[in-house]
Amino acid sequence: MNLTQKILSAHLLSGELVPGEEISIRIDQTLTQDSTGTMAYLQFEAMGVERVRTKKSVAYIDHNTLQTGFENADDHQYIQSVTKKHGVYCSKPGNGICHQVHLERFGVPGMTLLGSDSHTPTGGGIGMLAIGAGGLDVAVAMGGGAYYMTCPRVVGVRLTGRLPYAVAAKDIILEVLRRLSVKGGVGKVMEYIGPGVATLTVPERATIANMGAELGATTSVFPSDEVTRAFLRAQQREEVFTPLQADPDASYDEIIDIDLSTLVPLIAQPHMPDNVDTVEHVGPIKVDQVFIGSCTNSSYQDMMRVARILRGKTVHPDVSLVIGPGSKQVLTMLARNGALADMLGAGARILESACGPCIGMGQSPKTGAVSIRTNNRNFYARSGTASANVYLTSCETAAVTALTGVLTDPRCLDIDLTVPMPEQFEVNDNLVIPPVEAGHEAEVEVVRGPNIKPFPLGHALENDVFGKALLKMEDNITTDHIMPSNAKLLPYRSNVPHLADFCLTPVDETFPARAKAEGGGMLVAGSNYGQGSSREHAALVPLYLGIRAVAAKSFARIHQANLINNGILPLAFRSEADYDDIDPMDELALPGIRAAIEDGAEVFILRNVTKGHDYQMNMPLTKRQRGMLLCGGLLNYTREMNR
Ligand code: MIC
Ligand code: SF4
Repeated sequence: MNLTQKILSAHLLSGELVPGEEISIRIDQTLTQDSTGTMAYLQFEAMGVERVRTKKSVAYIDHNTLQTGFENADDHQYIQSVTKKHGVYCSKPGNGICHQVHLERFGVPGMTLLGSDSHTPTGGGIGMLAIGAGGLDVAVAMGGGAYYMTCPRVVGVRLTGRLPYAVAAKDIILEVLRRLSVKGGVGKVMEYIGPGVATLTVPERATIANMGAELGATTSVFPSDEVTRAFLRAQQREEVFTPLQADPDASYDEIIDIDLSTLVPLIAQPHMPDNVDTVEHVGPIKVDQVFIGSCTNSSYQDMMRVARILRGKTVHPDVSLVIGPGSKQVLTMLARNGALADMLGAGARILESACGPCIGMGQSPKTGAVSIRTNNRNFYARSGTASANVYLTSCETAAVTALTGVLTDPRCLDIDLTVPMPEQFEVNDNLVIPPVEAGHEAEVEVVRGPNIKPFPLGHALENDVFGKALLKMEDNITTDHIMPSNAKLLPYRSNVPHLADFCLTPVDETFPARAKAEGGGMLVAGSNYGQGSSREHAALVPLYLGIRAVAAKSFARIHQANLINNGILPLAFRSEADYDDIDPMDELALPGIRAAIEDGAEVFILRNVTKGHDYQMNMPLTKRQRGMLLCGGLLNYTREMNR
């Protein structure tokens, strides 16, 4: 067996490990963050479970930390109180980015982790099977329910050789993205194998597993070996170590070979993480802003390399350099060993350990700016400045570029960039608030601020569904298009009615008003619809606006699950010509859809009433998914099943 199969089979609750089949697995750990977590805990409360049934559940507060009004702080208080009551550990603001902290302090090789954030696969860096999902799926897992997924194909990414000077783990994952594209990983787990793996540290592996999310992959996983053991020992957690790797004769559905010694510094250009070229080829473009941080690149070793590049130098006068160390652990260690002083001395602006600029929470660049960033997504408008051009690189490229003011290949440096892993990380979990002991739940009062509004619930599916094609979209529409998130909107993640006025506005500003005027309708999209974030709001808000179905060429994994979980029909065109045939505002219908789903149909008719044409649409559904769509979503379905 390969490692993915080993972990899946050890957790398998139903189904067979055949790619494409529905399986369900037991979830050992969950994580939530605040921007998806508020909704996830509201949903958990609606399920009526007193105490979480996982081995460990952690709630992180790391996204909405810009407190420009009462909303974020109110949500923080809600999360801190609701988690305390129901058996969840709460990592307070300032403790760091969920994925970085989870890797440092809680992750366990061989365990399953389900997180309400698409970059949960970061845990694959220490041999976890770590999967991103919508908040509702995570709420169900917290309650002890199984996680249902499509059994993935397993791609062996065989690494050989060793990275050359100033070429980083980020360049490895950018190379994978260059080869496979943002939809190349859909339905797959990327399992890293081969002799090159042993040359990579845990944070480097975590960078690769993290950004595997941009492939659309279910997750990415590395073996758990002596490098993992040393990392866990330095975190004072060696006792959770287990050696894990694929059997010598393991088979894979596909193999990709990468010789690390042939790689060069790479860069993803606007506005997609797979728009990759070499730094050398893109050349010395003038740069306005550099951001170093995010869950992809904010480990201790990343930050130490940056400090070394900056030491004794000054940031270019035309560049604003912003650095966000990934966790309190990292920031404290930089403060103690003087590296923070090197960064400050060079003119860097230091942020608290949180997501920050990665999700447009502050530091939006100026109009038309070129911003070089170390995070994982450069989707259109995500930085908070729609006219900005965001590029993604390694920390090394970003740091040297901040000094020169133009995009610079870090191989020109002549300083030692090796940063050994510390023997001992600084361990202080005093910002992690434990829950009350079992049996004391009633003593905790859950605090709800005025920003917390009820979330929409789907209703039972009618036999015939009608609606206009309110919007026709291209390929690769991201969740940042569907439900934009920035400093102005993130505070409203528990307020769906407010968010509704911004739904799909990066595609068409008039969409929310039109959806309201028409009393809802349908959406038409190209391939890979809904890639990116796990935010359930990209389904909840359309649901609130009356969207009944999305007809697309194909869907991204998490978003498709979120649509079904909320009772919205995800239909896939069987013929591209049918997509071409639809014009915006055509009257569409799904005649007899309820009966067809009840009958177990896999192909459905989408009628274009305006044109008088019928299109055949795919919607392969499991029994459980049929149940969810018929009841109007997972919550209704769970209630129905418990009746
Ligand atoms: C992101 O990187 O897009 C986010 C913000 O972390 C999201 C979660 C969210 O939208 O709250 C994600 O990756 O799932
Ligand atoms: Fe936070 Fe950015 Fe990572 Fe999402 S990708 S979890 S916003 S740092």
